[in-house]
Amino acid sequence: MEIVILAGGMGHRFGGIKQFTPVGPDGATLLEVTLADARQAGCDHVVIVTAPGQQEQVWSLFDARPIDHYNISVVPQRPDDLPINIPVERTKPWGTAHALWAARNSVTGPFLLFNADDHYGPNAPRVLAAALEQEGTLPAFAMLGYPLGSTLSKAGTVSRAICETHADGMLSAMREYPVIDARGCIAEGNDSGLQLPLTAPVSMNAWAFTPEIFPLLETYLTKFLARGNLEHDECFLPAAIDDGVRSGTIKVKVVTAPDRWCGMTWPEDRERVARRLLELAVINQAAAGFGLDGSGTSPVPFGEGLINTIWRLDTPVGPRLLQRLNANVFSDPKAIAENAKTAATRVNNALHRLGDTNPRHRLVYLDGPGNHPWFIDDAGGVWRCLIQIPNARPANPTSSAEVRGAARALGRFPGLVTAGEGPELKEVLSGFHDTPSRLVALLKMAKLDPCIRLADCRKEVDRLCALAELAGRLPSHSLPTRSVHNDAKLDNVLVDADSGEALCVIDLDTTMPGLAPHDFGDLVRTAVTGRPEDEPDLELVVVRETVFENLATGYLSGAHDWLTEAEKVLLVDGALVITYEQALRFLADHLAGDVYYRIDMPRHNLQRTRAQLKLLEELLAVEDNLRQIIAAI
Ligand code: GN1
Ligand code: MG
Repeated sequence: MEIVILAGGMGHRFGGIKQFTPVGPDGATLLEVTLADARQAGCDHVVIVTAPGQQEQVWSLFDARPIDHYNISVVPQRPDDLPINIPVERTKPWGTAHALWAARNSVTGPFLLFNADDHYGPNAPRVLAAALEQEGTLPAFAMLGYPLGSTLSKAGTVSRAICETHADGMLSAMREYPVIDARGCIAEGNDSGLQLPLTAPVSMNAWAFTPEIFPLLETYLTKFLARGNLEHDECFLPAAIDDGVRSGTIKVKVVTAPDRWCGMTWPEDRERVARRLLELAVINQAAAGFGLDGSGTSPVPFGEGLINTIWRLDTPVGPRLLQRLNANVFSDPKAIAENAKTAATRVNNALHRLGDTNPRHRLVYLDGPGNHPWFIDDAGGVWRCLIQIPNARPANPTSSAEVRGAARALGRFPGLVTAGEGPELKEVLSGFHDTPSRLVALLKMAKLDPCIRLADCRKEVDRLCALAELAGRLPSHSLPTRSVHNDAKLDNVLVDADSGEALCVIDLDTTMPGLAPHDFGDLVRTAVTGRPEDEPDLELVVVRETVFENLATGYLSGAHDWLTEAEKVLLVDGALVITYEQALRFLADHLAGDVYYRIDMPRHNLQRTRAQLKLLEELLAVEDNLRQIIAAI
């Protein structure tokens, strides 16, 4: 595999030649970082397309820091190198379609194409190369699609080519939007103010081609030169590709980008890119800390957790999950890691005693240096490492069998933690489900209103105040303390990816002394609607009583050997309290400026609050029915 890198930019907005700026922790340029990543896709020949005056500078880069395993070609993008003679003298480059065409005599086989001033992530070359399959008769290429929302800039407007695809993921059109603001709205022209879809895939110029692209580019360039405004217009690669797919002469597979993109357009972007590269270096450091052999593979972002960040690493002994604990949320992350390991060991001991030796039923936290279940990186970040359970996925809320099986697993969980031997669990997060304090915290935040967001959610704050009675529904003094999970969401139960059979309860960060109805409540909150907890369409947030019955049947069967009648009659209250509490927490975080929960879009925590509040109203409306369902089991 070969790789072409476009390094001809003049960096007008950046205020310097970006492609020669050191950004990596060891002073590497993005070009060198990309080449190192592309080694994993088997690349061994790089063609660097650069401005005619910059060839020497490119060579001196490699003189200063020789790069192993590559043949290097440096090709100038000369403005007079054109497929036809034209009557214009031009010094301004002709655009990306022309830049790639300039490499035509240096490339011999399938190749990847990247920009020199963008960072596509360590998995990008490998994923792209794998997508380039030749089947059928048309030339078939591939590109990485990045969600529009992840490519916008607070520093200024950007121009993006949005991809439209057929149902099979093949490109049907690319449309260039030249002026998009930080919110993803068109910022100029007739459609000014129009919101573009933030999840739509856009091209950041990461492609996999075969040399069949060159005659196509030549034809397109010839057409362009025949009709363009030859003083100023540029001939862009997305336009050439759009022309090819629309006329049915090529096929392009749009592949979801495996990593985040970050690029350098404005001077302030340099800092962000440098931070990202440092982060990747730190992940590698953590992998080494747990003794993992990560050579020949790169960490892949993993999971949907709102608090910690997880990467999957494929090692010769199987996939491992590396998790960086969120220091804003956990003031003592080592205690969290220690406690979770204790909980897992207790469960695994109990399973062993029951004669269950299936490794897929076990959560295994690995030890780092000093036999501690954590590793501390140079920046002070606390990490832990788990064995990934093979062929498993979170339980699906729309399957009644999976819902019942997952509920049974969560009902059984406190019994297993208690039965297994080992040190006692600690209350690692104090007041975690202290609902009255959560209400007080919300009211304090509403009073402070540090981000001036209250006006927009006063209705929700008022409603939660009016429902304050719910905060006192679970009288902790009259209920036994159990070793509960405390984050008993449906997706914290993994099931077999094929059969849907429950395998293992995961995410033991909050497993500590607490109340059984809280766990049942979280299960109901996350499963009873069949919709995600941030469902934007509130009409869909409804209580499905048959699902509730499945949840209750499953949970009670799992908990039959330890749950008392006093706990059983408060299960419905648990559902109300936890849903109420989660609304309080999401709203407090929205008002605080999204400091606790990870958000994927502006006002995400408000959207989550609204979905929780709607669910709460629905639960209150059928509270008596739910009590009858429990009583009848
Ligand atoms: C948090 O990180 P994650 O998604 O597993 C949170 C739970 C919330 C949940 C809401 C330590 O868990 O309490 O219920 O998000 N965990 C912590 O989805 O605060
Ligand atoms: Mg959790």
